[in-house]
Formats: sequence, structure tokens, C-alpha cells
Amino acid sequence: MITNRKIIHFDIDAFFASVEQLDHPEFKGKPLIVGGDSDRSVVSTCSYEARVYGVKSAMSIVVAKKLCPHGIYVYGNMKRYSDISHQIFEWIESQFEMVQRVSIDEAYIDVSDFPSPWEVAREIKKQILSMTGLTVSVGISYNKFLAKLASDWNKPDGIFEIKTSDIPNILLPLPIIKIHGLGKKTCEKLNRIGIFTIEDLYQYPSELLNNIIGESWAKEIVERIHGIDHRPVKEYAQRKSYGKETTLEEDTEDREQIYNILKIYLNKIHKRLEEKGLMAKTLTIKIKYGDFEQFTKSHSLEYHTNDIGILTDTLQSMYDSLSLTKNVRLVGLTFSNFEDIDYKQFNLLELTSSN
Ligand code: TTP
Ligand code: MG
Repeated sequence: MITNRKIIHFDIDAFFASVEQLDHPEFKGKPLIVGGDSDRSVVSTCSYEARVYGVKSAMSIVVAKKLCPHGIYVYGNMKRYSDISHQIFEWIESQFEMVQRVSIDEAYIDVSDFPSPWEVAREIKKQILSMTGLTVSVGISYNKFLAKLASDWNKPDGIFEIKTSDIPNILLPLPIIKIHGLGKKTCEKLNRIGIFTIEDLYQYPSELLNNIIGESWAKEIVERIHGIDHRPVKEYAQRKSYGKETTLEEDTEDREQIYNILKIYLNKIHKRLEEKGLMAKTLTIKIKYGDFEQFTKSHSLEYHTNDIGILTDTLQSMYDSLSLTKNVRLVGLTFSNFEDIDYKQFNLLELTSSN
């Protein structure tokens, strides 16, 4: 087992809710739920004061209101969260070479070359607090899986290190949902056959796990629960863009036909991004007319996403504002400006600015 690396994982505490509490001091210390106020809204996140009532990310607001009727319910302001995230990452990336952003509020840093990971962790917390007023939790270990587990262990505002000797005590009793990489559906399947903790999974024959999640993934999961994870902290995806384009069989001015092609491309490229574990920020439509005159139209979101709903809406509004003056010969769509994502899906659709 390689244990000589030093990996840090940091994650801002109750990110969107903490920003709202900063911007609205009257929300401080109160159960605050970000995600909206309508019955169709979904909880994006909530303050730790709301979590004691059982409110969680991705829960419907209707359910949240049942659990926490006196909570404060607000819409999010994605632009504001995105700006703060940029400010934080700008500083982080200016300090460390090996940074892998995982989402808007978390990243891995390889600090093997630093004398003390604890000192680095304390410095990160101090800087982020003084720059933004936000607290973060930092996990330290010798691989990514354990570093992420460690940052989660002591939330909010904590630092925690997992060492080799801690493995049995920390890992064995953990519910399997805490295994980064095992989805909710797989966990439910495993629960149904009596597997609830990592210890249960230790005793489960690996051939049976192969049947449930496939051989190569099962091998990786089994390694992880034994504290083995060789994944490097990788900076950014090599690939700068993914695109698809085609010359139509016949030139057309049928807007719907062209849009349908773009949508097929969107779905195909989205699938590719999912396979690669990437989120994109920029969409570009390419149009070539029958007379070979061509143009592109790009739109950059304020944040990276792999949410098919957000991407489809973006394509639709870009297309709606596109005027086509001649018969079209070629249609293309490209996604660019990527960020890695390990597994997280945000429910950002509900987040509209309250201002
Ligand atoms: P998380 O880091 O998972 O959650 P958090 O920062 O709110 O809370 P903590 O880390 O202390 O447990 O996600 C970061 C932000 O991403 C979160 O503030 C809101 C957004 N988000 C969603 O919009 N939907 C989701 O389902 C999740 C998990 C997060
Ligand atoms: Mg967080």
C-alpha cells in the first residue's frame, strides 16, 4: 500500500447557506434552507442549524417544511456563490501546483512536498476565513478516498487526519453510502441483501459484488474499503472540448429540424462528459449556410455543470436567440471549458437569483 503521499481534501461548510448567512446576518444561527420557497423547489443545501431537523440536500422543499416548519427558506444566488468560489480557487491555485477541483466548493491538493500537512490545513482555513468569512473542513490522509472521508468526519470547521492505524476503527463501522463512488441505488441494492456497513461488505464474496456493480468497479471499491486508492490528484482534463457536427443531406431552413439535431448532439456529448467525469461551462453552436458562410455562437454559464436539464435549457435559449437568414448546410455543437467532477450532481435548476 502506498502511504507516503499527503493529500488534503477541503470542503466549504454548508456553502450556499453560509454565504446567505454572511450576506444576511439576521439568518445567522438560524435554520436556513437554500433552494426556493415553492412546492416544486428542491433543497440545495441548508445550514447546520437546519440539519438537526433532518433537512438535507436534494430533498423536496415540501418535505423540508414538514421537518422544519419554522426554517427560513430562500432562493439561491448562483452568481454570488460562483464569484466566491473563484476567489477561493484563485488563491488556492496560486499557492499549490497539484489542485484538483471536484466541485464548486471542494478540491483535493497533493501536499506531499510540504513539511507539515497540518500547517497547510490550518493556513487554508485561515486564508479562506479572512478572504470570505467562510469556514471550511479539511481532511488529511495518504489517498483521496481517505482524505475526503476525513474532511467529512469533523464538519463543520474541522481538521481531521486518517492514518493507516485508524483504518479499522474508522472504516469498519461506516455505512456503505459513505464510500465515495457507490451510488444511492447500489447502496439500496446492497442494503436489501443485508449489507449496511463496510464491515458487512468486507465479508461479502467479491464475485457477488462483481455481479452487482461490475468487475472493475467492484475491484476498485474493495480496494478503497481496505484503504487503497492510487488515483492521483489530477489537475485538469487534458481535453479542451468535445463537439459534434454534420453536413445535412439537404440544406434546410427548418428551425425545428436543426434544433432537433442540436439536441441529439447535446445528449451524445453529455453522455461522453459523464463517462469522462467532466462538467462543462461553455456551449458553442456552429452553423454553416448553403453558400459556405459560417458563424458560431457561444454561451458560458456562470458555473460548470453536467446537469442535462441546465444544458438543455441553455441550448434552447441560445437557439431561440439565433437568427438564421439562409438555408443551413451544416450544424455543430461543442462543449468546452471543462472541470473534473468525481460524482456529484447539483440540483442547480432551482437556484435563481433572489435579487
Ligand atoms: P456540499 O459541499 O455537498 O454541501 P455543503 O457545502 O452545503 O455542506 P457541507 O459540505 O458542509 O456538508 O455542496 C456544496 C454546494 O453545492 C452546496 O452548498 C449547494 C450545492 N449542492 C446542490 O445544489 N445540490 C446538492 O444536491 C448538493 C449535494 C450540493
Ligand atoms: Mg461543502
